[in-house]
Amino acid sequence: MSARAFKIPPAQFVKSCADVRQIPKPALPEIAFVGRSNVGKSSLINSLLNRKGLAMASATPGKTRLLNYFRIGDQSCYFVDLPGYGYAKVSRSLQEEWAGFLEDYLADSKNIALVILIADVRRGLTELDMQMIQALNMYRRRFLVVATKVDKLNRQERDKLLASLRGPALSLGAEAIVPYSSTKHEGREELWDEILAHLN
Ligand SMILES: Nc1nc2c(ncn2[C@@H]2O[C@H](COP(=O)(O)OP(=O)(O)O)[C@@H](O)[C@H]2O)c(=O)[nH]1
Ligand SMILES: [Mg+2]
Repeated sequence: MSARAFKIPPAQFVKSCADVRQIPKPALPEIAFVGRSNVGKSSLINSLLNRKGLAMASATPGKTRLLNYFRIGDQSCYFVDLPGYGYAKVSRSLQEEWAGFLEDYLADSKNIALVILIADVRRGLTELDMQMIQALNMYRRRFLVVATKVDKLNRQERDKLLASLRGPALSLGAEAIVPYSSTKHEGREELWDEILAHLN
């Protein structure tokens, strides 16, 4: 599909689930969004859907452990907003419990078409991102990395950081690295192309 012909589909929040047994019906392919807490996950989902307040920034970061399902278009797929990991102010044991929760979803969901791992371009892949990538590989999930907040860098810094992210991410199994800015919607068409390619 050419980017010019593409129209951003309508989307609606469906439900929050405490585990995969509660996922909405009908079962549809799922595009799952993961990343460190505060990395820009909600902003990315809002930008992709051109909707300002659809995926809410949580009022109590690090405290909600839910799978948030959004239905995209005319029954074509769900976007699943997963809890952000690595929130500094929760205990180590709670952080581990979360990692377990995320891993259960990655292990058990029958419908994941693609996982989108969001990283801050300025920070690259963190230790926790690497653990996530290990889990993605273990459960044979197809994933790509979105390097977000590129608007915060000048062209030179941005090219340099993207180049240093690209090698490791591809060698760890990422199918693509997509530079993104949720404030400027930069990268939106490219990311939609990737999403649509994985739904077909
Ligand atoms: N400049 C800029 N700021 C961003 C971008 N994406 C997110 N932010 C900001 O980063 C903060 C965290 O974003 P949020 O989407 O709530 O992160 P989440 O916790 O991962 O869902 C907010 O202050 C956003 O406005 C981006 O692409 N560019
Ligand atoms: Mg959020």
